[in-house]
Amino acid sequence: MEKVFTGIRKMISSGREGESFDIRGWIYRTRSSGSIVFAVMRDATGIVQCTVKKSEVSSEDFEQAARALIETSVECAGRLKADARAPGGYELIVTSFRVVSFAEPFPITENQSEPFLLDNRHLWIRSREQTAIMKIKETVLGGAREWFAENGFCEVTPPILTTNACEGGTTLFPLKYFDQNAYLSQSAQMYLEALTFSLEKVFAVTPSFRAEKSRTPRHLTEYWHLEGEEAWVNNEGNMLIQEELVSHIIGSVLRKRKEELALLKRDAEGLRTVEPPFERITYERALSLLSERGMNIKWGDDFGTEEEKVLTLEAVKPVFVTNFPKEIKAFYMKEDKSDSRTYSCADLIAPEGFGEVIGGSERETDVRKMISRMEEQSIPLEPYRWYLDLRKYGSVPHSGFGLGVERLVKWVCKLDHIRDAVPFPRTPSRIYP
Ligand code: NSS
Repeated sequence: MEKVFTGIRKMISSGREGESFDIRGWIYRTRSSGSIVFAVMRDATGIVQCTVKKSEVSSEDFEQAARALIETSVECAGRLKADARAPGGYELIVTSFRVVSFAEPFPITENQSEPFLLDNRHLWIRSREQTAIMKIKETVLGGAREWFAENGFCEVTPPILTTNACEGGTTLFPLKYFDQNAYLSQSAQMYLEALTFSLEKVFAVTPSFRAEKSRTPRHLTEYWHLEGEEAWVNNEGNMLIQEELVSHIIGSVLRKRKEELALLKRDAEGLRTVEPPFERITYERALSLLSERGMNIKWGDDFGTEEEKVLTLEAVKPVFVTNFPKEIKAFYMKEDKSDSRTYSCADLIAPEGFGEVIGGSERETDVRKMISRMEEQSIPLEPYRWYLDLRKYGSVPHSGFGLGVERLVKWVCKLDHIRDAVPFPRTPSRIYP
């Protein structure tokens, strides 16, 4: 009969002392003292101490257990036994220990340099911290999909190969598309706008690419972008959607990922307060707050990490900054009705210095205004002919936003560097492994 393997977490939480279980996984830690081997095993669900006693297993099994180094893959059987000192409160008294594949000495040990760990990322991602982060990211994406589905959004699949620069020419990755010039997508926004004319409320999760040379702890050259676009919605409605979505995501993580947050030593108190409404301040108000707090920044300057940090110094929840000056935002945004120096737009700034996690806006619907703005900025019209068409056939007010998934994960997990929010980070100096 096929053996049935039980997940480690399920085995431990069953609490069925004395019962026999088959488990499989990798050796996480091991030590031996003559006639006994303590091998802590991990699988995708948890860890458990496996105690291999010479007297309880065949001599061949014992010899294998004594010889197996960390990361050796193993199938073993044993009886569950309560032990207050063991992680999770139980150990497995092993009755059979079969090595699937012996591991060579594992290159990753304590206190290794960052470049070494990044070169060995394919092995480092097995660590419990990295595993916890990836599980939290899964819950972030799952929570987002859940919220979108409950609120009538349709998930769509825009292209990644494109001829449009959505966010300006300076951060494009060009590529040869047979005999044409094309780019990797910076944002699905324009395609999502096209899809709102039939589906009304859409969202997409896609990789986005930015050829940003800046080496900062919050920039990747390839990141995951969660974007929503909504017909019949203005900038205020757009912010309502974002604050509900973000609160739902954080709520999911708090409910489903307690263990992972604890493993990362993430104090979740602040996250618990994340519920709508989020504070909204205009860019202009932000400038005066910054100057009151001793920062020298003038109209038309964009905010950097320091400014965003100072702005959210007293905040526990994220803060929307609205009405940015036109000169620092993209041409597709709608001019604000009450302040024509600015657009109807908002960036969402995470607290605790984590900075911008969302950029969003109402979109310009007047084709003439858009064209004259593009001409002013020397943006060629030809690649955007289809985008401009959208304004000619039954245009409606619409808004949308883009959330940087790794930026959000960085905040939720309180990571020092964004590269730890993605298993194989792409930065200006790294595309291996
Ligand atoms: O450039 S954005 O501010 N806005 C857009 O791309 C819009 N076209 C989105 C939309 O309205 N559909 O980028 C959006 C978010 C930004 O707030 C960050 O959270 C994230 O994308 N972002 C990044 N994350 C990681 N690394 C880099 N380089 C990066 N650039 C933006």
